[in-house]
Amino acid sequence: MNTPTKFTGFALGLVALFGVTLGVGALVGTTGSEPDTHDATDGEPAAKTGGPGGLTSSEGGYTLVLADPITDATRQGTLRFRIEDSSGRAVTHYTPNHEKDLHLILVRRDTAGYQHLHPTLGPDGTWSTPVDLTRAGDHRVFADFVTADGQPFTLGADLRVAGQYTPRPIPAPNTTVTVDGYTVDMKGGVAPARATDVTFTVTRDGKPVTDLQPYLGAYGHLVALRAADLGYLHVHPAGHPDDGSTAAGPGVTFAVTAPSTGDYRLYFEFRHGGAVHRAEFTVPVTETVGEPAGTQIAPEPTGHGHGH
Ligand SMILES: [Cu+2]
Repeated sequence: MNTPTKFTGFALGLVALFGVTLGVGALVGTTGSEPDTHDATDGEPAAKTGGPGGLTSSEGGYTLVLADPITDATRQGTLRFRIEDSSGRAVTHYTPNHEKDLHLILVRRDTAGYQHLHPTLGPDGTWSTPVDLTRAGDHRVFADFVTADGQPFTLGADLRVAGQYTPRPIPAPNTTVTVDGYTVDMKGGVAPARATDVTFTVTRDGKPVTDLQPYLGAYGHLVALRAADLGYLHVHPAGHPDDGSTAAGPGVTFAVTAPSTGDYRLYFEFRHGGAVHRAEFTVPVTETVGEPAGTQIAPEPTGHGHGH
């Protein structure tokens, strides 16, 4: 499915788009890549290594512990877990990031059944949230949080849901999704080991949606997972609703850094009409995407727009 033909189209789309995203790209370079422990809405804290997150349950003295790592399939399940510190105590203080102390992502190992949840923290440090565990099979649970002293983590642990499991192949690469009456077009390339801009444009009945509602401090939220191992990518939103320059649609731009080549699943969420909608994409990343002269590097007049 990674045919050169598809990538030619991908690159051409990027050239057409670049005039629109250039200004935003510069913004990402100055605000989205710096650690920020004070302003919860101003981008993600910087990744420590640039590698994917979520591949380990324990890092830097913090451990994600699921209360029930094996469970029965049920539509109305409850997921309970703790973040423990190096002495085994449950962490009860965090730094809000994207308006929440902790973001929980749940997805089956085959990338189906994505859920983005905001659990409630109990006084003893146990997080809990209702969860749809209709799908049997091994799932990955990601806890995305910032510690009280400002360190960002994405820890991952396996949740095994009993029952008959028929894995779904990774969906074919796509750049357009129709969901809840909206059409979302994705433009931009994802390249290995460096940040590139990806823009999602939302239309409804053929008309651009220009009144997107803020969701988690931005006009959209994006999680990207490497399909082979569910490595969790660091994604930086470009701008936020209060900065005076970011439009409420139809386009929402993110800086995405893929740690390697391979197929990735992108889960773009946006809020409109009081509800959160999600568009899912499969993006193949190769060494050559965005690399040929004239596609991504050349249009940067200053040559340092994506320097992190
Ligand atoms: Cu969240």
